[in-house]
Amino acid sequence: MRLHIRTPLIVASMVLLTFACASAVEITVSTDPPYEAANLAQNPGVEEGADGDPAIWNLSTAVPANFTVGRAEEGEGRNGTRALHMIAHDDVMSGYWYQSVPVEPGDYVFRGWYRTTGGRMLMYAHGRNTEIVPPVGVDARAFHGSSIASFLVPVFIPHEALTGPDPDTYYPFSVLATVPEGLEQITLSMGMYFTPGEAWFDDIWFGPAELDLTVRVTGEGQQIASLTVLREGVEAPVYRSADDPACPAGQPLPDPFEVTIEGVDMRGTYTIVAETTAGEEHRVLFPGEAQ
Ligand SMILES: [Ca+2]
Repeated sequence: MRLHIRTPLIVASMVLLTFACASAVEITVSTDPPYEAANLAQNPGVEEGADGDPAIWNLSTAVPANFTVGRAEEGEGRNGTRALHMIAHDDVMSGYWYQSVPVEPGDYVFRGWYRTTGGRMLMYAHGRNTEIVPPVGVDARAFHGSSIASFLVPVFIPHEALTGPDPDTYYPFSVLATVPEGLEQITLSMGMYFTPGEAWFDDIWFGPAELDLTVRVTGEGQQIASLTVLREGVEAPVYRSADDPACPAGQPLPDPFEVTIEGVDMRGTYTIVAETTAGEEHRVLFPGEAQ
């Protein structure tokens, strides 16, 4: 009986899918190595662990009584997932969620997302080796306290000068960390300092500062006129097919069309725009919504 009911539904949905594919421009974005595989942070989306005890992540503070911490309930993280959660009850001390990762000399990017009801937040990648002469270390910091547009710039912004962030919105942070010779481990910390408040952290990424980005676009029945890669907050495009000698002027792009952009700055958020010859725009984000 059930089969009889379900069969027509399955056929109907397959037909719909076929129609959708017939006119869908498809843009795929990949990096080498793949973005997720390049992430040295463990349990980056905080989906592993128990409610009061997220796997891998630990709390660092001199006054534990000032903080209520745990793994946020499903739905409180980005895209309805879980996240690191922290309540600072008073302004007496700082507290940070942290984990340590192995590193080699070179440039890394520490990035992720947070939301907050208010308060001063610091996200930093830090490490020190005092067993060698001279001692070496890194301390790369991103201070945040509000919802202004320049979050991708790792500079100090006086909290008092800003309006409060939207407590329901996740905001990105990112910071460049240059690891010197002699430093084999770095600690990723995210927390609140000397202000009461509540904060959530999610989708943490720590990996190479630059990756090669490959964009592939297919028209699936439509012709692609142009492909553009834009970095949020930066006016000049990272890539434009119109400037690419490999793309014949005044003609649609080959289908499929694929381009690799070398050394893309992983501090950035990118929008890939494919425009069809009919003037339709198709966009995807990198990193993607769930990254
Ligand atoms: Ca999550």
